[in-house]
Amino acid sequence: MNKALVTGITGQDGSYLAELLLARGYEVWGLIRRSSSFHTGRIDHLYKDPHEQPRLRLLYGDLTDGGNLSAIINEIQPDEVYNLGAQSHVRVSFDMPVYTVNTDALGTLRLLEAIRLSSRPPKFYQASSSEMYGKVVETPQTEKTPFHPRSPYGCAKLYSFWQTVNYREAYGLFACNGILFNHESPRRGETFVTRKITRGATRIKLGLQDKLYLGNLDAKRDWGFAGDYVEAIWLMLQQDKPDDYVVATGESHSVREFVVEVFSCLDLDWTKYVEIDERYYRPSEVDHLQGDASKARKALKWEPKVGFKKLAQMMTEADMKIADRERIIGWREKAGQ
Ligand code: NAP
Ligand code: F7E
Repeated sequence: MNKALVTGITGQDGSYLAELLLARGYEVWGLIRRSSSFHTGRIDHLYKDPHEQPRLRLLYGDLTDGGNLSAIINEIQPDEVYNLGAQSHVRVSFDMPVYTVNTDALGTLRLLEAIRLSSRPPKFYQASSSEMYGKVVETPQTEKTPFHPRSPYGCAKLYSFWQTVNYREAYGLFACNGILFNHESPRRGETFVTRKITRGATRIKLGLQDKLYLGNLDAKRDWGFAGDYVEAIWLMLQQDKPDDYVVATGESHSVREFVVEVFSCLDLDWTKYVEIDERYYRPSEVDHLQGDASKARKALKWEPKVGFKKLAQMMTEADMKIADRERIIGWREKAGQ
């Protein structure tokens, strides 16, 4: 049975990847951080009872602790390591640049060293990002487009990208970078713009919230569905040779277009509810991302199944159910039940 170690298993992508690996018969080991509150909500459905699902195991660890990563690699001896763990919020990386670099850049290096020094080095996947293109020099962006990161997050991811390439070239590791463009889902963190919009709009629809405050509506992103993108991630490690791949839909839409799409799904006039709050602006913005995934389409035989409208609709429907539960809880509280 193949064994995989996933960092960031409690995150959006970690949860979809864990589902995919379990469905393909893997034994999955997930690295989780110690927290004072529960944070395994996205994988609880896979981990209800260890007797029911013994192929998923969780271990405490942190990308800032190299000794712990080495011990885990040596103990588990995985066949594949997926490094999805990161401080992944671009705006937050301006507030916490040193922490972001420690986790997103040095964390990758710690993991690569643990792998290099292990007796049986596993294949390695690095969660690289379209944020590395930043101030883009060409559109669409491919594997050959030069990088120009615009945030501490983008810089940290660029460091990890090159270390992954370097460990492949210097030590012959089977190490791949997936350069993933924005991908979303009903499991997306609520402070990323798509989910913030679907949560806000559905709560407005049910009278739980009056306004939705956003930053730059003109930014354009190539948004895909996380469930599609983890398939590309897995396929990269199943190839004969390690390589780097762009994963994207090839379509780009503005934040404003996403707002319009979601509010129109709910029959609401967005201009009555959305207000601009400059606190959500970034010191330096990434204006326009649009990926060209031709290489992944050809070599991995991968293609995205969910487009922009379907994604907005899927997220809106899922958040409508959450808002409805919140409304019922609100009634019960008012009624003193
Ligand atoms: P996410 O939902 O924010 O999940 C991040 C995961 O990393 C969480 O499990 C988090 O654990 C964990 N983590 C944070 N700091 C850590 C540390 N110091 N040590 C160990 N684990 C740590 O992110 P995502 O959207 O699933 O993205 C997955 C990866 O792909 C990230 O590396 C992200 O930067 C990258 N990426 C994402 C996108 C995208 O559009 N989603 C695009 C390109 C690249 P807690 O649950 O404890 O916080
Ligand atoms: O912002 C604008 C904001 O935070 C998208 C991460 O997964 O994808 C993600 O990074 C755009 C930006 O994602 C708000 O200024 C407007 O232009 O959803 P986001 P991101 O920064 O693109 C990349 C590929 C990753 O690798 C990252 O890990 O939306 N925007 N108003 C806003 N953004 C937020 N968060 N909140 C607002 O109110």
